[in-house]
Amino acid sequence: MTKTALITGITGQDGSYLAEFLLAKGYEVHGIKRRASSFNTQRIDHIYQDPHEPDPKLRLHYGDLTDTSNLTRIIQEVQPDEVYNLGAQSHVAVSFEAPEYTADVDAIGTLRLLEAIRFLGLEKKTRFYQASTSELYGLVQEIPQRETTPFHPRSPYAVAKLYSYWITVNYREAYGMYACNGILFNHESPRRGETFVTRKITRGLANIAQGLEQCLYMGNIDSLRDWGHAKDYVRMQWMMLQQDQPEDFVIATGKQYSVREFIEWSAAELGIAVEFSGSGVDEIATVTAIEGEDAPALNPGDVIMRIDPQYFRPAEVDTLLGDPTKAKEKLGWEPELTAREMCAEMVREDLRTAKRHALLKEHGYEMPVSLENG
Ligand code: NDP
Ligand code: GDR
Repeated sequence: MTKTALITGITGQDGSYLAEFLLAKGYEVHGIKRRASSFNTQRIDHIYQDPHEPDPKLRLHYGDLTDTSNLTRIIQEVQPDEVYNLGAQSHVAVSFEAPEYTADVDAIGTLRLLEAIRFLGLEKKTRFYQASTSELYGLVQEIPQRETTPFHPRSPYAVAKLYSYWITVNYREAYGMYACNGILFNHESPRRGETFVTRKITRGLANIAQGLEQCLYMGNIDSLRDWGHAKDYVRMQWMMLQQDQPEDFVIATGKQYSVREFIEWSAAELGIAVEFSGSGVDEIATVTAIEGEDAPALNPGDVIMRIDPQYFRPAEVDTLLGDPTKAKEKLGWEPELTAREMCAEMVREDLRTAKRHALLKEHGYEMPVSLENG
């Protein structure tokens, strides 16, 4: 029998990979997209199915995690076997600027979905996945972090996600719902939002190499993260809902690198060797050598990275390192891609775009490079 899944956040990085994954498994996939004044479905346009065709396997519904009646109606219509709650205001730095909205979407949004499932009498039919996060560990109490490590959230985003973590556990315990948390460490891809650190670096350096931007302005580059590939992580989201019993799992690679290392890797993929000098807000990265033809706009001695304190956070999560032993032992999950391979893929994709823009510029058709940062 065809299974039906509902994905909140289908237009985001994970939502797009998960939708592809579930369609390939034969699911009927429903997604909630937000009304926006410009197109926001770029990540899923390649799997879009014309609703005028008979029996489309992907259907989109307008909605918002702040809108209870809308969510309830969609769940009633779709009668999903599985709900993946991936929708969120997912940027940690932005959550300090918009804490109340972040709480409404990232905390109460989860409650709205769980209540809708219960209210509609679907608590024995519908399985629920909550996109929990390594940000819950915040000020880390144990290295590496596992399912039993105590939480200490450090941002309005993480505090909102803490509520969602516990309300998911609570609905499992109180109502016997199949509801579980994936505690996912950072995962990236060429579809990563442009203002998260990895994509900011790969896109920024590709643009600089092609002469479209001058310099990358960064925050805390000492920060350490356990980075995986989003494709590997959405596979685990599905696996978690296929078990006999609902449980929470940490998903991570078990390896940790600094933002500074990620800058070095990305530059190396473009044939650029860099040297870091200075310290604190005066630290810079200077080009020392260039190989190949991907960075025609650069010369040795050019400064391609500076620190801008506006990207420091009021409270930082300095270090995250996950222990995925439970996922490996119970679910047989192994990440297929390393952080370095993922970085190479991201640089390749961003370089392709930058080269297209540079070519247009050369012929007098300049495309504006978005100044949106983060
Ligand atoms: P993205 O930011 O790429 O995607 C977020 C999605 O949520 C987008 O589709 C966005 O819509 C949607 N959204 C935002 N606000 C609302 C709202 N009010 N109502 C409905 N939908 C909304 O995030 P990722 O794909 O990277 O992450 C998916 C989930 O996993 C998020 O919940 C995130 O917090 C969590 N997570 C992510 C990790 C990571 O490293 N990527 C790690 C751990 C957890 P639109 O496209 O219109 O903006
Ligand atoms: P994070 O991801 O906060 O871990 O949350 P992000 O990529 O934004 O930051 C990672 C680390 O890099 C440091 N950093 C910068 N970050 C950004 N965005 N821009 C900069 O210029 C910059 N310079 C240094 C940050 O301070 C931080 O330490 C992501 C999101 O996907 C969350 O939704 C998810 O829950 C967690 O990962 C796990």
